[in-house]
Amino acid sequence: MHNIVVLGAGTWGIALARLLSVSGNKVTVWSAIPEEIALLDKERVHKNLPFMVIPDEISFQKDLRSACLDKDVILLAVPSVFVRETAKMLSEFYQDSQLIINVSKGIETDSLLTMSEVIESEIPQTQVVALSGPTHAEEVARDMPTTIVAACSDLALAEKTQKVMSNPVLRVFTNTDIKGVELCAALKNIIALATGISAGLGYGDNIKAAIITRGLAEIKKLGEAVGCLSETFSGLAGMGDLIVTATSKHSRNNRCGYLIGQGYAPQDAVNQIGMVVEGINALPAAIALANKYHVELPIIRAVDSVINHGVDVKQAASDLLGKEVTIELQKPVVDISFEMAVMKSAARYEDGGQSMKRVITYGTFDLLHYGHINLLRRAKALGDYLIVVISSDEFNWNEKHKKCYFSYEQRKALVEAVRYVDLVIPEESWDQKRRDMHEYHIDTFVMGDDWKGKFDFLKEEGVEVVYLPRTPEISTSKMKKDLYDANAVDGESKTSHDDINTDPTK
Ligand code: C2G
Repeated sequence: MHNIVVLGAGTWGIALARLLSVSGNKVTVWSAIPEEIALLDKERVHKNLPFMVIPDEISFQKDLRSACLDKDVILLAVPSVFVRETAKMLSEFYQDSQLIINVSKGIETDSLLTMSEVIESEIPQTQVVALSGPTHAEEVARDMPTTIVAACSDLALAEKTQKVMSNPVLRVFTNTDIKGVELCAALKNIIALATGISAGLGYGDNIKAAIITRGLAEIKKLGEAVGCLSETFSGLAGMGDLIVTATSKHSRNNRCGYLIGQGYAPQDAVNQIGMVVEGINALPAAIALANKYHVELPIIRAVDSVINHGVDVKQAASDLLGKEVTIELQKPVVDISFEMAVMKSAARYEDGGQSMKRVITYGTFDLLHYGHINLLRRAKALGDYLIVVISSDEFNWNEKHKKCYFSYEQRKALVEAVRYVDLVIPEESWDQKRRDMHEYHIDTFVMGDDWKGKFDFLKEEGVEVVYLPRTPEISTSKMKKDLYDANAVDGESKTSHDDINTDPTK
């Protein structure tokens, strides 16, 4: 049994408060609107959930400090635009052991921070768990079976939340890709606006399915650019939540879009809905992220043009439908030898043999030397297939502030010639490692021990992390220095090709 306070008395906050209460927890509800709190306490029913009785065991509190005192779980369920101010107030008396769970869906417009990042910027000593998924409050309030994701880069906190929230009708899954979960949570509301607009314009299910499919592809493309895990987008917080939001009458984003498609001005549509439409709040940040990461988001941009730039909804729809069609899916050309090796390994596995063990390592590998070769040889010895991820020229310059002697292509050619190496791919960001572990089905991640401890987080992706002793006496920078010094010392007596004696008889 936990002592829980729910901050925010909206539809979702109240539905969760009831679920937690009937699960046997002691629940208090607070909101920033005293009249709302007084009415809920007296009436024991929420205007958006008229069929649901609020249990007498739930207490209502108008004062935030009193509401949060002695609670072990704080669940934030305030509209995204109020998350920062609520977290700021909370920071004055937050106690370190308290678990903060956030269900608000959105991205802060100016900072482009997700909701958990906003809360952590106000309460740096905490690590927030995001709770998100295909969860209509109206169905949860009726105890209809529901699934949801508890996401946190600290798996232990996600699992703790899983225990707090799980009950016979709410099945909680964990995910360590909190950024991906929160991006889905915010952006799927925009796609729901789009499916509503499409229905309001009189289009049918074919286009609805296309908007959902292409909309998810847009969110995934942006998420991958930001460094999220691809798999998150086909999970409950991604595809699951998008389906339920974009197709359900319960969805206020979908209903708001429908009114806009019918000809309502955006603000009139929002007023008609009478509740917060988070898809509209998420638009400015979505466009800013698309611009920052140079990701094309045609559907999201079309919705933005209607909502924020006065473009006629019919015009926007025909522009979108008139856009040049492109290839839908292009499997990244990994490398035929890798594909062949994976197939052979799969065949061996089916014959009861050992499956291929795949090893990966990262580096610059400039002026390739025997220290690198020692590392590659030992890395390959840990498995059957070695992938070497070589820093691109841009990554080296922008992130490592290294200027290489050889270009990426030259370094790639050199490393590919090493007999221990099976595949070379580019390293373009610090964040790509998590994704690489899944995309290349890695068993073991290897680095020299000058990186010891820096990549332990990859164990969360299910890979073994191994740090091998460096070859102490050699390094690229030492080679450059020795060559420079040697050049300086021998400057005067420097020999040129003409002076070199090539006649063995002399
Ligand atoms: N190495 C080694 N012995 C040396 C020199 C390097 O074992 N005498 C190892 C390093 O520990 C590293 C690999 O060889 O595991 C590549 O070294 P660098 O090219 O210096 O790679 P680095 O700049 O450390 O980049 O995301 C990880 C980075 O890309 C690693």
